[in-house]
Amino acid sequence: FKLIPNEENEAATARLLETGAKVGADAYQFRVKNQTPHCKFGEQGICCRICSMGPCRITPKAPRGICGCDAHGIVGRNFLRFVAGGAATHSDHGRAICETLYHASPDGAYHVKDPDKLIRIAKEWGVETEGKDIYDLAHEIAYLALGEYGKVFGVQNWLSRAEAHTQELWKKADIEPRAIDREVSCSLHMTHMGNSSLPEALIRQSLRTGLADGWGGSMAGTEFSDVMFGTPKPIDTTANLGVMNAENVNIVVHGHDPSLSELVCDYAEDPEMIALAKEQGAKGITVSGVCCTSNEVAMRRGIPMAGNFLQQENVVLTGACEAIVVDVQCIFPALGPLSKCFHTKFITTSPICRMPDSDYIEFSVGTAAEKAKQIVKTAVLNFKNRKPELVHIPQLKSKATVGYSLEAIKKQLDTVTNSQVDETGTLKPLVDCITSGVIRGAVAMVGCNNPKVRPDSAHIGLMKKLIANDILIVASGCSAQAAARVGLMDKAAKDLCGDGLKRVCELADIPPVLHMGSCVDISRMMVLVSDLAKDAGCHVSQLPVVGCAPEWMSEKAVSIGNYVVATGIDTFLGVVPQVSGSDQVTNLLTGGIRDWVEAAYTFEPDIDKLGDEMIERIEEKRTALGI
Ligand code: NFS
Ligand code: SF4
Repeated sequence: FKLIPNEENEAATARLLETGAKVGADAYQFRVKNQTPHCKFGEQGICCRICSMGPCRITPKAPRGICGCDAHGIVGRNFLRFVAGGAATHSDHGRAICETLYHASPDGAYHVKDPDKLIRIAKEWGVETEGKDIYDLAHEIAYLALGEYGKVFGVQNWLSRAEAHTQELWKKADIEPRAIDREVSCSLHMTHMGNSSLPEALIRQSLRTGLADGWGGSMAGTEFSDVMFGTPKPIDTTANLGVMNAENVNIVVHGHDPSLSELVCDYAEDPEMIALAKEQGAKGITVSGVCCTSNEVAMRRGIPMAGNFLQQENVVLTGACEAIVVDVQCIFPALGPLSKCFHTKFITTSPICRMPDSDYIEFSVGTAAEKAKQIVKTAVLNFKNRKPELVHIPQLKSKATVGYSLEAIKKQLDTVTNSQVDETGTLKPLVDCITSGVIRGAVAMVGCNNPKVRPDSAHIGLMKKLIANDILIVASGCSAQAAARVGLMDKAAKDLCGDGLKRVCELADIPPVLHMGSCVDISRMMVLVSDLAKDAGCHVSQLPVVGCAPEWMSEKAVSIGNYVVATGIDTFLGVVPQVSGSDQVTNLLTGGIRDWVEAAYTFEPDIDKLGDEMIERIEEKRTALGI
């Protein structure tokens, strides 16, 4: 078994850039050159522009801004604002899902596909379910979930899912998230001119705001997406640019909210649309995805994954993309001008993400069906405008098995269960494998790719190293897509594992890298580790488990990092956050916060070292547990 080597992916990109050159297209590779070297003040986080006495920059000669704020205050405030941006973004996505659920109806565009999950959540939240119509219950729970964003008193409902000790730590550290919107607002308030400049207070609020995301908004996004679109189960699919089909109408869905992509997929399967595509001279319709929306529809429907974040321009450069349909987040504004170099329709759909040079087809719950149909039709009718001389789809494609929700993982593990464990649907078989050392531990590989790192090389390099060392990987977001693209989610990739992990993959019939979904689905990982700690009878921070975002770029990624760390999991970043201008803030993040949450960050741009340090940490945790 062989993975697709990085060089082949890079050669494919180079070939696509040649097409780009023919039509005068710009690309991120060129813009990176124009933006390098980056501003040193920005890189270190020591530029403040939150009031108009500034902007102020910290230098040895000017150690304080005009108001007197020092580097630590400025760095801390910038960091908290960064986190608040990420938490707001994930959580607003979660809110949109709750709103969609609120409007679900048996004869509408959105349904309750997993009533069991809805009932489970209702019981968790103390809502009476007996004798209730499932849609009435859905609306009641959706209303309550929306209330979590502005709840007047108390803390997030989902916190009770955490392991008891974690909950105590949160309480003691005073970082239990209250209303989601309140934590975001409070972060902006704290960082207004003339408020907090004490690093300890700013970082504490960063953790609380991160928790409002992971154990609030993101969890709502995940759970209620499952209720409406189904909880993912293992499903086979394919990944990499070769999933696009030159003979078909190609629709690429990009963004994050499955409310759009699910319906686009539905209509692309509509016989009426397929007939129309044939009339236009195509053989059919292929929907593929980019970024997290791709993860969502891959996990639930087996829709192929064209690529991740830094592949988004490539799908247009194939010359075979009839429409790239986007909702929110991680969408390059570059797609506007780029699509103009080809026949591609760049279709924006959300009032939250408006871009020049796009066709705007506003999408909302009430008009979803009609708009989804209009979008698919627009793409189909665009097939005839394709310029055949510009079409080139790199023939790279990997097999992948995806869809490992926590529920699916538990079910899959039942097949590994040996005679001592007769309970099904728990993580005890995994505990056994870890305790006996057959698996040394687990790493959550997450986050984006970033031109500051040779794209995907850190994701892939680390995953290969970890599985060879019998460390199981759970992956999400663009990291998961990096894995899928080269073949690490093919069950045959077990051959790249150490003997122990290989055996587990065979027994459980799983690939060594488990696709857990999109970035909001990192909330699944939080429940996974909490349940693992409960089943193992230890604290989360004692588990030989770490988190890693080797190529992250977005505010969302740092918000995630904060809730992962705050849940007790050491987190390893390959791109250093913009905090190096303050040793106080850096020391808090990489050490000081351990006193509050029993975990901290490691920043290490040397990817080899990053991998070694993760393995070391896992082994240290094993030694401390005496296993
Ligand atoms: Ni996550 Fe998803 Fe990808 Fe990064 Fe963007 S798509 S929410 S932020 S780039 S992993
Ligand atoms: Fe400068 Fe202080 Fe205003 Fe920031 S808040 S721009 S450091 S004067």
